[in-house]
Amino acid sequence: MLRRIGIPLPSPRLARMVFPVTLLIAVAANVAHAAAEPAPPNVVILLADDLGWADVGYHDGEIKTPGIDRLAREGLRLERFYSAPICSPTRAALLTGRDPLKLGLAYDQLHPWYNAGLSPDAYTLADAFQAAGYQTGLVGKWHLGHSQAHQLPNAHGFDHFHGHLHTNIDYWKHEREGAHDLQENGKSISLPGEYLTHIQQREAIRFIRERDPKRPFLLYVPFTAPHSPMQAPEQAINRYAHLSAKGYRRTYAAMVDEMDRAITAILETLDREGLAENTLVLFFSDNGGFRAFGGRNTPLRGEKGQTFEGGIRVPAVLRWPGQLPAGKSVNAQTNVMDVFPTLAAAASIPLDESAIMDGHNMWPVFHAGEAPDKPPALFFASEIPVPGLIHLAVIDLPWKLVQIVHQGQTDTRVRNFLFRILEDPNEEKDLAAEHPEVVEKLAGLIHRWRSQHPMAGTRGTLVPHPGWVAPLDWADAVVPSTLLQPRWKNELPFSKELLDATTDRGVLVDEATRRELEENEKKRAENWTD
Ligand SMILES: [Ca+2]
Repeated sequence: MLRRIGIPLPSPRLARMVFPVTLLIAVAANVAHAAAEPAPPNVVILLADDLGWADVGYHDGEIKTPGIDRLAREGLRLERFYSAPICSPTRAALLTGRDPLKLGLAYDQLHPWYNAGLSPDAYTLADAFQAAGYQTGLVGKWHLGHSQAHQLPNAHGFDHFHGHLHTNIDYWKHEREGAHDLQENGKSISLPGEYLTHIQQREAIRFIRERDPKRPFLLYVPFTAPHSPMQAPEQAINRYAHLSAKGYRRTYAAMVDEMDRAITAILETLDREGLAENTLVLFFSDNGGFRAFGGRNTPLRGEKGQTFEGGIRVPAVLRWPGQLPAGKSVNAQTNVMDVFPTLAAAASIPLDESAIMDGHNMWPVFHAGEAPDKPPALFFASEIPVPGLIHLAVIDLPWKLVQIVHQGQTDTRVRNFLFRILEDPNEEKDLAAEHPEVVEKLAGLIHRWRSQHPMAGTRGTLVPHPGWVAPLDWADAVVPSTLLQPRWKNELPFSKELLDATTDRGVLVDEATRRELEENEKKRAENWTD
């Protein structure tokens, strides 16, 4: 019911595919390799959590990242790659290719006291690869819904899930809000005292080694690191004794270091298994670094949660030896919504004919060096870490407008910042006062974008209601789909008109109207039980 049917590979019925460029590449590939069909590539997505722009070695950072640097040396650096400013929207966009605003997931992360999540009928990257015969695995942090089974990875195209549902997990105890949060395919597992990044390294490697060698695989590894809580092994922190002792900088560096060691180990596993040459590896960060926890985005302005570049422009690398140039950079504007259509094109994965995507296939730009089209206007929103303080932005080249909106009880205040973003990537020269007509035009674009999914009902709360309690174990607390009301139609079981006609609501109608409403309601109730 929830799964769309994909088209199996290899498929001669390519005409059904929704992306013409994919079609051309796939047809070309078929012609070129008519004699020997090339093996479909494996795909590994390595996602860092809150990694700063300046916190990778290849951006001259002071933290050692030889694993990520190896990818940068052997792959293509995507130097103008944008994520959302916060965790959940980036993950939703990555997996669906859709604008998180349209998924109801734009402004905030999914807190433990929320019931929201990825829609059950979302068509995901994992759905598409799974339907094409891939083994699909997820090791690490989900953060796209935790309360109902249809929100979880196994319901969204992943054969295998080893990880945690929430963010901000204790790295040693594997708890959120004091409740255990580590599971394998819905079943709680206990690995007390083992550092979370080490668990993720081991499980990612296990997935690769224990794969069915006859089929390709998609492995998504969303690391917990270097997101808070700020915890790292003592010896890792000691490696950064030369850094400032203030704040969390040393611990943050150690967390990045441990994640990078895991990346190195995963890349070496691909080498040892003879897979590196036919595996696409994508690395990026889900948003910018957060200064309070030790992240650095210099020279970019701003940080996680903001829509200045430091919150959204992130380190990103794509490697496929022989198919992509090694050690080069591409400055074409790319964003997380482009990942799904781009990887699908690269691997010639057919997409569901009803798939709707807001991202674009960038494979011809990356692979063949084609000149990119002018990118469509790209929007950002965030209401963290302060509810009522909303950061917004639109990039509509050559301009970028940043809006900081303070929504008070009785008034709304807006600050506008306008930049020529290609000439001024560090956002040092605010041109808002000089170009009010551009501000007005771009503010109108943001307004129209936000109007597609108004905020009412999706406001964030940083703390739970006083009556809220965490379960004993997050894995056990998931409501299975079989227990959900199958006839629920997402509307009231009576009409609004009848409700309004009751005395308590104070909307009075004459007797004839009341009788008519009651008759209508009777018919409606009969249909309801059909
Ligand atoms: Ca994040």
